[in-house]
Amino acid sequence: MSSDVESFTAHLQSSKRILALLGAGLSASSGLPTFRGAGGLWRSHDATSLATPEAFNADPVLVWQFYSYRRHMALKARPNRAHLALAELARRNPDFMTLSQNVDGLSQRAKHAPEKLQLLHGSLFNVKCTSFYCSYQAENFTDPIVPALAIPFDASDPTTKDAVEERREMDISDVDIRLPSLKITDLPKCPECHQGLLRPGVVWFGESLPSKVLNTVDTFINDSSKIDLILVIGTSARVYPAAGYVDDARAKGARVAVINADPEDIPAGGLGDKDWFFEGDAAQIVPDILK
Ligand code: BV8
Ligand code: ZN
Repeated sequence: MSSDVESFTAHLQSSKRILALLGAGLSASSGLPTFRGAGGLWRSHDATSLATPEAFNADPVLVWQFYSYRRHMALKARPNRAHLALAELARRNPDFMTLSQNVDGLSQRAKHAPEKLQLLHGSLFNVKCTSFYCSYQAENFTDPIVPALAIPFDASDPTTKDAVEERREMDISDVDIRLPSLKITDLPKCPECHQGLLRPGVVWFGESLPSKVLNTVDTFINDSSKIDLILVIGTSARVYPAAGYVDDARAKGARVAVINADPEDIPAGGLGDKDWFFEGDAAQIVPDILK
């Protein structure tokens, strides 16, 4: 495994078919917390425990507050130089595809060609109706999506990390936070059937990825020609089937280049002599190695 930029750029220049698998670390420098890092907490909830249909069914108010907070943070954030560099690579390279696990919309705002950007886990800015008989879904960038979800994003905001830490020091539980007590009737309602509660258009744990996305990715990977390179950027590569694409690409001849702040976070299956590991901030490294 090497961290030699020269050999990487030489291989990049000669690569025809390239994949990029993106994770939360790509957006860390844009100020968005990752799932597993210290920022992976929201109030005192582990983000992954809220990203499930069960959590939404049990407490749609809490889950909508979580998503309203992330929508607000993502809208306040700006794409960083790595998002822009990947969009440029997509422009330059006809046979390139980005597989993004991120739902923050930053690759789209970096003008990444949409036909080369597969959103494996959906988007914070899609909503869909939960009513069985209704197929309503739409893009929605309204922030807050309904007035009741305007979480106080100022110093009094009980969701900030400092507020969480302060409460922890003072041993105050989340239950004691005096947030406006919302009712389900305050949550976003479907404008089509006027019945169903809207939900965030993301893929929750235990839900299948959109079949259109799965088919597009499978077609790219199972094409007859080999894959020359897969970039694995800012992801702990633990969530499947997304993480499985690294091995799929390897099986088609791809060399692997990991960009990660944590030298321990290497995809299952490890890295071989012909692969690269670049340690550090994706927002710094990616523009440098892709230029
Ligand atoms: C499914 C949207 C099946 C919501 C997310 C095998 C096959 C299939 C499924 C499974 C399987 N094994 C287990 C499963 C179940 C599950 C799963 O994978 N569980 C894990 C925990 C083991 N998978 C599923 O449930 C998937 N569904 O396959 O369904 C099925 C089939 C038929 C019928 C029904 C069901 C669906 C998974 C999608 C879940 N949704 N997101 C939301 O965002 O709220 S996942 C979410 O977590 C993200 O999208 C992302 O994928 C994941 C977080 O991972 P990362 O992005 O990597 O973030 P993380 O914090 O972990 O890591 C950040 C990394 O960045 C770190 O390495 C860090 O070091 C690095 N970093 C930090 N800062 C920087 C940096 N690097 C560079 N620069 C920096 N500055
Ligand atoms: Zn509806």
